[in-house]
Amino acid sequence: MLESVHTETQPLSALSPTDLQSRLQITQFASDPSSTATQPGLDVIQGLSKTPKTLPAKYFYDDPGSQLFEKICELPEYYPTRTETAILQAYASEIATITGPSELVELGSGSSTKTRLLLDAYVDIGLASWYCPIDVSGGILKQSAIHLLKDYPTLNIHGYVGTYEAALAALSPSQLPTRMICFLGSTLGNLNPQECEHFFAELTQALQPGEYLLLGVDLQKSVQQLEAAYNDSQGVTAAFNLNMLQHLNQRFQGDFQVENFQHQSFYNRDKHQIEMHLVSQKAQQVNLAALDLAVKFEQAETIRTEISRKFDLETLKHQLRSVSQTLAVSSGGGATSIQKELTPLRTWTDANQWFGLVLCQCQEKAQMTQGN
Ligand code: AVJ
Repeated sequence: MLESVHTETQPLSALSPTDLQSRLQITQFASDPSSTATQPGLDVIQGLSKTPKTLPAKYFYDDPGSQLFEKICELPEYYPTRTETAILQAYASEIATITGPSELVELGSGSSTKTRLLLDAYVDIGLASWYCPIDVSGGILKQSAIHLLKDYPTLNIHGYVGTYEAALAALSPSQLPTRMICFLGSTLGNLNPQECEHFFAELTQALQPGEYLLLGVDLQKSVQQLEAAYNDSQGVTAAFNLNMLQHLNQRFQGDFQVENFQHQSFYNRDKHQIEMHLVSQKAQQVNLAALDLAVKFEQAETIRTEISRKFDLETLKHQLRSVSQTLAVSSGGGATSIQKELTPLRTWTDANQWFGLVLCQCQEKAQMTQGN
């Protein structure tokens, strides 16, 4: 489904609507972030029906939640965004030189602020630019696309509003000689090791040999610094966490009373992950009418809303290699199979080693013939 973007609401006098529309295409998948696989909200039902209770982190990102996340990125305690930005500032041109003319696909594009550093690098070396942002939050995606088109007169954008899985499966072939899928901001940390492995396999499937993957990951560091980043003094992270309940209320006709829950986050040293929870302040029952779901809470019972894993670059590179080696792609009749792998080419970090970028290339591993 294609959607035209209306420019009336944007104070962008420099852009004519025709110009905008010719350079912008938005593909919108079903409006519910969990509707791709089976039934909308099934993941909510499953998460709230088990012990301990969990909710998928993607439900943070309705439009208000995405705005709160933008505020988190500017908090003094939240070092990841500005550290990753500094690394990109220093090395974007090196990345552009390695890939040459490349379409940029960004998973979880949000406000696309960091993407500008990459776009600048491609523009600086005289390359045309194509950008494919993918995000579940349509409002922010469209808004930032319009701003980018205004600032980059030669940029074309094809945005996808939906989950990564749906969008990756639906990506049009690259408009430029190669493509780089960017997964920045350590969003990878939301996936547990098993999900991570599955996701790497999906990425490898979406990439053609020669194409690139740029990963931004938060690295292991002192517990004190990590916990401060997720318990900010202004309470923005708490508001972000609690907003998930409001989002569920709206989406699934729920009656969560936000004041009956409290934000909690801590570092789990064994699993190297920050965990965010919502703690029920009393025994209570919550109903989600659209899901035909009634959930009982004991006092002090928690819902885990997010894990945010902290990585070790050597371990991650090892994992990237081993995951792709197990990915055997069988074709129609089983006659030939191309095996692809993700090869880490370069890593970059800041002076404190707080955050890391890993550039991988999808490479064809071997051409095999199978007797069938
Ligand atoms: C967007 C998943 C990378 O884990 O740091 C920020 C989300 N949660 N503060 C993170 C988040 C609480 C963020 N990621």
